[in-house]
Amino acid sequence: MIGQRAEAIAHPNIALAKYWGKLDEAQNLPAVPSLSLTLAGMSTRAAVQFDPALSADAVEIDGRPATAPAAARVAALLDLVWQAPGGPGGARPPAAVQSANDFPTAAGLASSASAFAALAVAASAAAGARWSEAELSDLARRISASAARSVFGGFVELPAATAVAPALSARPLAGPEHWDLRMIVAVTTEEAKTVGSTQGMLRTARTSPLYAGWLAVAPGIFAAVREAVLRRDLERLGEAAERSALAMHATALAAEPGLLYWNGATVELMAEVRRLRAGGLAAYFTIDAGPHVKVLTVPEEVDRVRDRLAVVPGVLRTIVARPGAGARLCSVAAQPGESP
Ligand code: 2P0
Repeated sequence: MIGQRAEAIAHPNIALAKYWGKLDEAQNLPAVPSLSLTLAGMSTRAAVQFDPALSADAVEIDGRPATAPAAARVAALLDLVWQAPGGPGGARPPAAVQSANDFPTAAGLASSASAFAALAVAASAAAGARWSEAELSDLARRISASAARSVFGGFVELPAATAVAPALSARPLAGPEHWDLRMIVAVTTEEAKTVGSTQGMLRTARTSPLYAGWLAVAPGIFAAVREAVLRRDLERLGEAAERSALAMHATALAAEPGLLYWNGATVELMAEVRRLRAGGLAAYFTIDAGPHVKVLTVPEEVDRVRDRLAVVPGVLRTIVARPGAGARLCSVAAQPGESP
């Protein structure tokens, strides 16, 4: 079976209740529960083939050789897949890996979430392992916690770790058909962020005097987001999602040195979203570890909200996304000459 090339697809997700902070760094266990919406329309495709004839891993991202840190993260996932119970075990052969996004990585959408979800599915199929979605989510979580959520479609929750446990998976709360919302991404820069999420949350935990407060409020905000999703109550969902994003950023801003992920357009967009609401439109913002603003709205109001966001000074473009499906295998092809 080893030697087959497996290809998988996955979509980015945006957290409505944010993950920020780790209970355990080595195990990559989140300290707070999070809840996200997986988005359709944008995808990562990942292909993996284990090949003993290679002298080393050959990792390509968007058609170019991966940087050393990116290749190391991919290798860490391949090692996990190989060594996990139900995997082949023993020494892992080198692998050829190709990963490509059909959306710009600087679009402010968590490309590591879709990439590692797609890679977990592709690598496990290439290794001949048969794991449940929960097991695949747990594997992806060990490399990038938000990737655990992209294994599933629609509204997805990732619980907080309560102890340094051997496994922690995301789980689907409601499928993409549960609620036909729209997420508008207002892109405010083409530049990559200066401090990545992992470094940012570690710095926050080590130095922010507000981190204890974040840990105290995050579970309640998560519960409010969860309840509002189940009831399809957009006002309660939106207000809780804004609270989550603002509390996360307040905590990060108070780190030393302070983590300022926003630019001027970010602030203008938040103010514009509040004005749109005051004017009777359904619009609620969330912001990740970058300056882009994501706005939750309903299909009937998406054009009006988008038109207003698009003219905010500093907005480069907008992308509209709807709820999407989870990660899935596209193809598994045996090597020529190999018995199926
Ligand atoms: C989230 N973020 O819930 C939060 C909100 C960014 C802001 O999860 O360290 O790549 O690899 O587990 O999942 C982005 O960080 O971090 C993230 P690691 P990850 O979507």
